[in-house]
Amino acid sequence: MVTTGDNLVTEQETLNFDLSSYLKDKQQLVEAALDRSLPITRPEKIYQAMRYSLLAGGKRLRPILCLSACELAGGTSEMALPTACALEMIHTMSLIHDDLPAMDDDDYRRGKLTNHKVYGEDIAILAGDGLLSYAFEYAATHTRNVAPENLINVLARLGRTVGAAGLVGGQVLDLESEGQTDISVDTLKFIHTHKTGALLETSVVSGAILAGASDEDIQRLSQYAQNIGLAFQIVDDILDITATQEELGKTAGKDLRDQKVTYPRLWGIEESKKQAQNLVCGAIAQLTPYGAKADPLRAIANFIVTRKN
Ligand code: GRG
Repeated sequence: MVTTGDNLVTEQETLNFDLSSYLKDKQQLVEAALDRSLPITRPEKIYQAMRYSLLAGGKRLRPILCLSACELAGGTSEMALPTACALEMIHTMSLIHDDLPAMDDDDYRRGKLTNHKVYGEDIAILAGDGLLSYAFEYAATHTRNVAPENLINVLARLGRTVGAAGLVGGQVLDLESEGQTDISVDTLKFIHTHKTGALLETSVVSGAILAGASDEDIQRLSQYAQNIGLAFQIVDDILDITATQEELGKTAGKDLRDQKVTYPRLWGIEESKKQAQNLVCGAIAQLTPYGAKADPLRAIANFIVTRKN
């Protein structure tokens, strides 16, 4: 996988880094914060539905990227934790809506029945809406020790990321493309940089902004995140073919069944793996100036291509 001198050095540094302990610690921090963030109150049903999906597990990749980028840029976990929770609330709401019959129509997510299967479509739509608006309220009211202009910048980026310029736009083009056989690599890239990549990029960049990072650092981290975002989606497409429902926690083989154009369909599995690995090498190259401080982000980039779910 490692092709350049630069990347060889970073790969060796990463070997000494214990990613699984790092992820476990950060996941615990995020799980506890998410649990505290959303107490059940009246009307109980909607809070239960929101908590059902928010606390259903998942890798917590977006909040961890936000915490890691904030620490890399000289900030603390505490500064980024409310935004990290907001990112997971937004991600979770996008999964709830994506699983609805009107969208991707799936019965399982994160190894459990999907939100609408448990609470009904009406409540699932509202649970998504509730999580989306609460994400902004929560980040705005719980963030401490961050310059107000940096917090406003992060909230504005979050808004752009979920809207038509981000997740919503990507999802619309994805729905329009279903069943079409002549989708170009360019269109596929547009879908995934918006539907999947935008939130991953905002996760990394938000952490850096909260810490007061320079424009140059934000630029580098943004490029790192764009690369891992696309690699993440390519791997997602591969796993849809190669992994089982138990491994994925959701229905496997769905892209083929829904006649979706995917990277493996355009390039084949081997070439898709190669492209994902090249993107990860490019991401890691952006981290060279930061030395060992960037080990978590380096290791996470490698994890993107080796993950099993
Ligand atoms: C955001 C207003 C608004 C509406 C949502 C439905 C929709 C519009 C967009 C779809 C976004 C979507 C579901 C993209 C797929 C992203 C993806 C690859 C999810 C899987 O992420 P993982 O593997 O999941 O990180 P876990 O469960 O580990 O968190």
